[in-house]
Amino acid sequence: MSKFNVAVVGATGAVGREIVKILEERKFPIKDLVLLASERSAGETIFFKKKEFTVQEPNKNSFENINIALFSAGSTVSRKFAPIAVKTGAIVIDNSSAFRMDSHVPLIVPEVNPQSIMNHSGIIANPNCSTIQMVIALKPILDEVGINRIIVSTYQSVSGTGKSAIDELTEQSSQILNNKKTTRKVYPHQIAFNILPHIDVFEDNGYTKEEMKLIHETKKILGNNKIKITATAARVPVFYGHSESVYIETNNHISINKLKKIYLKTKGIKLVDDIENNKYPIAIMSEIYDDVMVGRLRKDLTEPNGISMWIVANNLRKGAALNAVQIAELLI
Ligand code: 25A
Ligand code: L14
Repeated sequence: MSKFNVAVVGATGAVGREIVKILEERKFPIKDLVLLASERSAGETIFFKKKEFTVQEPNKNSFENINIALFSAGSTVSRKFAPIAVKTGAIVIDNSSAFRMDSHVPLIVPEVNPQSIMNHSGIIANPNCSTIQMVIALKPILDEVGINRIIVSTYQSVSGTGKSAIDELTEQSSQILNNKKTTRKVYPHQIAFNILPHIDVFEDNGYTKEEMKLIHETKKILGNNKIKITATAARVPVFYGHSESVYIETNNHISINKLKKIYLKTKGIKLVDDIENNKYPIAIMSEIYDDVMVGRLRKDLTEPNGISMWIVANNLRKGAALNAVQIAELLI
């Protein structure tokens, strides 16, 4: 099998570190690995297959001889360096929100729309973490009976914001438990022992950008512009794993039993739904399982085609790093 030269941009971040781990776990065929991050981290070393790699600051020559560049350093860095990487011949898999809605950029979840990857022109986008886990859970239903409406509320962990937010939740929790005044840098309010209905910036329509990403990206990935979607995204004081309450209305009827049977044989999904034994997906399980976990499946009591469910996944892995590496696997 041929091997590839791979660059990771944002290698020292919460997502970037996970990318490096997953490339090793999944034995991605790597010839050379180049790790890039801001000047803050340049010179730091990261282990890959027991070898030390030194982190460098990216410049316009960083992508020479690179075949695949995995970006996870935020939109500004992607806008600046992704076009340079593409120009020098690399294919970019971008974790930021910079290019996701561009018409010539495929937005890929390998379990859902692998065929869309064919139409790339150098950049392939990795969707938002909350979108990825939702479309994986909804795709089998869409294929079976169609979906005309989605109402989603998210309960998102702080690791989505990066390491600084993980530190903020740790510090504030300790401050509160020690009767000290809380300090904050990352979020506009105290996050420890609190819930904030605010992720990313507010748009003119009163929704947050995170909520609008869920709406737009879901339609693009599912290739369906007619689905009615509304979203509320909230930040909860959880370190890892995003949870979602999702209510859908299907076009045709499907029983909960039939749906469970479909989920049991769907790759990438783990059905965790045994309420008699208190079994349902919970955020901390996402530190163990890579599959998207689905449970609390139940019929709506008023709408014949309404179904509610609870969906949990690891936002740093399936929601970001793992999905990106799976896109790279699909590509090669
Ligand atoms: O713009 P977006 O798309 O909305 O994305 C916003 C952020 O979301 C994360 C990612 O943060 C990004 O910055 N992210 C990206 N995709 C994601 C996804 N799918 C995602 N989150 C969830 N799901 P991150 O913390 O995970 O990673 C940031 C990485 O980018 C590197 N970086 C920053 N500027 C760069 C750059 N790399 C190259 N060139 C640049 N100009 C960044 O490196 C990190 O690897 P770093 O050296 O800046 O960070 C190393 C450590 O330092 C901490 N840190 C961050 N900010 C500061 C800081 N330390 C001191 N002062 C600071 N101001 C970080 O926590 C990191 O651990
Ligand atoms: O991928 O949780 O668009 O703060 C940007 C913000 C991911 C999560 C994205 C957060 C995100 C994120």
